[in-house]
Amino acid sequence: MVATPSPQRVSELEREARAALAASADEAALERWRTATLGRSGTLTQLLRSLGTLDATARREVGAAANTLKNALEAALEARREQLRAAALAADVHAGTLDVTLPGRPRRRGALHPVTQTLREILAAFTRMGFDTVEGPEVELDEYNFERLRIPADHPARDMWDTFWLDEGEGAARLLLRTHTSPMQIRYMDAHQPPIRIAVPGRCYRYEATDATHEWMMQQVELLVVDEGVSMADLKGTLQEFARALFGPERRVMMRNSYFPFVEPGVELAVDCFVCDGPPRPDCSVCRGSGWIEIMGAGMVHPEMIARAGYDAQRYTGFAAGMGVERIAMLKYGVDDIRHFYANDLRFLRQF
Ligand code: 2U9
Repeated sequence: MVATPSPQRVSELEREARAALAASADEAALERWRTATLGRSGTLTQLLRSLGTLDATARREVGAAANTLKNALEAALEARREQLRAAALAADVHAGTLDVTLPGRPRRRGALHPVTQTLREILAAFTRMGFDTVEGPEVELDEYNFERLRIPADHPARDMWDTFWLDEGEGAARLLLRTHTSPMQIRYMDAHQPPIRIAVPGRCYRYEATDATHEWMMQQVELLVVDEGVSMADLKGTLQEFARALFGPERRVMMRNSYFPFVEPGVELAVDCFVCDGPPRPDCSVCRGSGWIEIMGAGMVHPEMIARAGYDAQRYTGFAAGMGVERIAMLKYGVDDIRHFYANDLRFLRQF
């Protein structure tokens, strides 16, 4: 039977609890004390529960005192715990089992993966030029990865992308691992009206043998700009600005013709060799004496794709570009084999 709650009973309980707490000398004793006092059937909890038997005035008075005591006892428990911890530490130091003069163990700081660092640098450069960043699915439909990019089934251009097919769907509904991020530009055009200015980063997959410059997974950043009056000059100016942001303010860029089914004309963009940084050296391992380093492909968006997105192809033109992030990272950091990036060798990764 619990005693009738009263101010005297609260004081009595406080005295008992504080004495028991002071006598608790380790963590297990503290836990026993907590259960016996503040636990579900602890003495104070029971007292609080039996307040209902009092009349309103007495209940208010005893209730306030009991709640104050509850807070005080919780604080006292924490204080006692801290006191015991400090005492244990002092005892260790005194007994010599803890050598406080030993140097601390350094914590190794992590860092972003070099490809991630490069990706962020690339996106920052385009963000400064007003591009939005958008991402899309890595598992794609044939429709978006090929058909809508003017690469129909059986077209020889399909050979340019060795594809990981997933075992579902047929024709345009067939599923695959995207071979480039371009399908996301199509999805974006379907959902938006010009003006469009986007950068699309992401992982892409190609079913090919790996060597020093090819991996079965690579990260790309592609661009898409569509607006009235967009020309090759905009393409060159934007990419020149990008090359300078990544490879230094002195850089110049050069375009050569190239082919991709989704652009016309298509170009490949090269930057002057930042290793030679002057007249090309015949023995330069980066530009191989040519003075130029290819960094990406680009071109004017084929008008057929502008029209298929539902835009007026007489009114709107656009440019697009695509680059491999690993390739840019290799050039920036002087890495000679793309496979280093994904071999998970910490001796390599810790250098960045
Ligand atoms: C739409 C319209 C046009 C994307 C483009 C390239 C040129 C290109 C490769 C370079 C090396 C990819 O990493 S890489 O293998 N890409 O050269 N990509 S134009 O053109 C598009 C995309 C989507 C709607």
